[in-house]
Amino acid sequence: MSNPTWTARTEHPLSLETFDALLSNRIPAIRIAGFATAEECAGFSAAVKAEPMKHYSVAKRIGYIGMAQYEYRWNTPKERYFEDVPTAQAALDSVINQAGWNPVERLIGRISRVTGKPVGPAQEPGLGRYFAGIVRSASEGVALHADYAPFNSPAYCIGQVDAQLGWNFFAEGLPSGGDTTIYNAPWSPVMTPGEIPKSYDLPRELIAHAPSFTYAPTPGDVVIFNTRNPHEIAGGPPVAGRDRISIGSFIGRMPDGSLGLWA
Ligand SMILES: O=C(O)CCC(=O)C(=O)O
Ligand SMILES: [Fe+2]
Repeated sequence: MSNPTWTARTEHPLSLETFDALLSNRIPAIRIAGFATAEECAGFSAAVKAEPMKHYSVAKRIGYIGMAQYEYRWNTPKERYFEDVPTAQAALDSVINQAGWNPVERLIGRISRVTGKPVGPAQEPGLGRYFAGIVRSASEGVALHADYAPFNSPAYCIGQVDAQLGWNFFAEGLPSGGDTTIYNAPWSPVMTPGEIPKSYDLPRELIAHAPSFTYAPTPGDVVIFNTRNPHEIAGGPPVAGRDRISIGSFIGRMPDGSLGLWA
C-alpha cells in the first residue's frame, strides 16, 4: 500500500476483480450505479429530514444520525462505544422504517454475492457488534482526512484490518458542488506508542504531487473507495431544501478474510 499504484484514473463497476483491486489500491473507486430508484432516494431523504440530526464539533457543519467509532478513539473506555451502539441503531432503524428500505442490508447483499465472503457488522470479542450505517448531511464539505483503523483505533479489533474501504449511498445532492476527491497517497503517519495520530484536517503536504480522482455523489448511486487514501469533500452553495444526504460505513478486511462493517 505504500506506492501509488492506480492503473487507471477511472471508476469501475463492482465485480470480484474490482473489489480486490480497490482493497489493494490499484483502482481509485467503484461505482454501483442505480443502487436505488428515484422513489427510494426520495423516501430515504424524507425520512432523514424527519429525524433529529447531531453535529460534529468541526468547523464545517456536518450533521449525522447514528454514531462514528472514531469519535470514541480518544480518552474513552472501549466499553462505552459498545454501550452506545443500541441507541445509534435505534435512530437508524427509525430512518429505515420510514424510508421503507434498508441501504445497509442491500449493500451487504451486493458485496457478499460478488466476493463470496462473509460480510456483516464487525464484532468485538466479548463486547458486541459495531454500528454500521451512518447517515450524513455534509453540504458544507468535509476537510482533508484519512480513515484507517490500524492507526485510528489500534485498541479495537477493527485495528487488525489489512485494508479499509468506505461505501456511501447518495440519496440527495446539491445543485452544484459536493464532489469528493481522493488522493493516492496512502496515509502512513509516524506512530508514537500510546498516541493516536491526528487524521482530520491533514496537512496538504501529504498529498502534494499525488495522483487524484474526483467522483460525483450522484443520487441513487453507491461509491466505494479505499479510505486510507486522504480524501475531502467540496461544499456547495446552500440551496433551501437541498442537502448532500448519504449513508455509509467502512468495510475492513479482517485477519480471517471476512469483511467487517463499522461506521
Ligand atoms: O461522502 C463522501 O463522499 C465520502 C465520505 C467519507 O469521508 C468516507 O466515507 O470516509
Ligand atoms: Fe472519510
